[in-house]
Amino acid sequence: MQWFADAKLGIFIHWGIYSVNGIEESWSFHNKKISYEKYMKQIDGFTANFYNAASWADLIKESGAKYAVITTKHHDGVALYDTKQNDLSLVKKSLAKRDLIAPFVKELRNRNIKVGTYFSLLDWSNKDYPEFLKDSVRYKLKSDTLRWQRFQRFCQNQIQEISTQFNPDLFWFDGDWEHSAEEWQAEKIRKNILVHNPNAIINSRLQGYGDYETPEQNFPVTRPDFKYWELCMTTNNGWGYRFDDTDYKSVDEIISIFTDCIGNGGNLLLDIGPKEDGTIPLQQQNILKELGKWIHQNEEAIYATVAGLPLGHFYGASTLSKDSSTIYLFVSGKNSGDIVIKGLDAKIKKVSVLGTNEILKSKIVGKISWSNVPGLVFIKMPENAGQRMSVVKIELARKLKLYHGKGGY
Ligand code: FHN
Repeated sequence: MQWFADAKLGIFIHWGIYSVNGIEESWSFHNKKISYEKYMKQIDGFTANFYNAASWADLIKESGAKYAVITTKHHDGVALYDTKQNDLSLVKKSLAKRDLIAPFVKELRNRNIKVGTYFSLLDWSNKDYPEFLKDSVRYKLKSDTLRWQRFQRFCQNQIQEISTQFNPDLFWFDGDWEHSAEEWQAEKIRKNILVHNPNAIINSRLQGYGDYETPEQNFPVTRPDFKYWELCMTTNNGWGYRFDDTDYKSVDEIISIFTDCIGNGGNLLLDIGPKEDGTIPLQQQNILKELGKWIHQNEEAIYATVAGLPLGHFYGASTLSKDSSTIYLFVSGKNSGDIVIKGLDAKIKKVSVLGTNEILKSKIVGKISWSNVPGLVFIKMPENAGQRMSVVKIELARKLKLYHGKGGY
């Protein structure tokens, strides 16, 4: 898990037949917004004509991400790789006529970017899968266990194909909510993955047999008490390409969310949705490039750091060096004037702004001679605080010690 904890940023990719009309992935037919037949007809419009796995991998590298997670099969059951378990794949049924996962995996590996494969356990297209539309099931699992076992073999064979063909560093399961760990044979799925690759890590969506938590779109307010966790989030409102969704988060908003994640000890898995032809919407390209520029300038405060000051010590996100002798404060770009740290019980050696040669002044305020409660640390921010978030580096004379008390007399 160490590479995952140090990585901080991953890029999520939702690509599939839903990218043709730019509608909601799988849910649009499941929730009966469109007929299943009409939804599946999109397969005829999927071309991947301009798909260039190398340029995708370059963009991911430029974003500062250390891993990428791509959909190998969403809930609609359409595989993006050459599955032998059925003929429902873009290789066999679409104009793309090629495996779309293998070239991407190769390009990621060439750039030392860790490979994650998204796989939906549920498969609303498979005739042996009980659930189908929001208000209809094909059969009750308990009434036809042989049919469910047939689906289980299909599902586990596809997972095995992904293991052997791509040897992913990370399995990102989804869709586990419709059945129990026992019904999914989750323990067996985990075991088979680790037999093939003992270093593979698995997300939480395997009914309790995963390695890290995956809050989605909902930002934690209190620090999650999971050892490892990752917030997955869209750049606009859709996971896959949406023709009508221009409601993008700004780069500054994404930087703020990203620093909040890493300050609380988690990762951000930021999603993009390429079009059916393999082109990535310009707004998403711009977000990844601008995010990457900011990360590159401040990487010392990002990769291989750990969660920062607990709530109450600093009104913002922060991270710590692993030896806790350095604090990194994330300060909104619009901020000028003082920032304050409370309860810092350690001598400050130097305060600077990352990516610049600015040295900042700090002042201890309110330290009482007869009390061991530390004073407040006021740091004057430069007037010309840049457009993007700044990172204030505080080098301490020794390991960090914090006063958590309620004051006293
Ligand atoms: O149902 C899916 C959804 O389509 C999307 O893939 C997200 C991404 O994490 N996961 C599920 C919803 O939790």
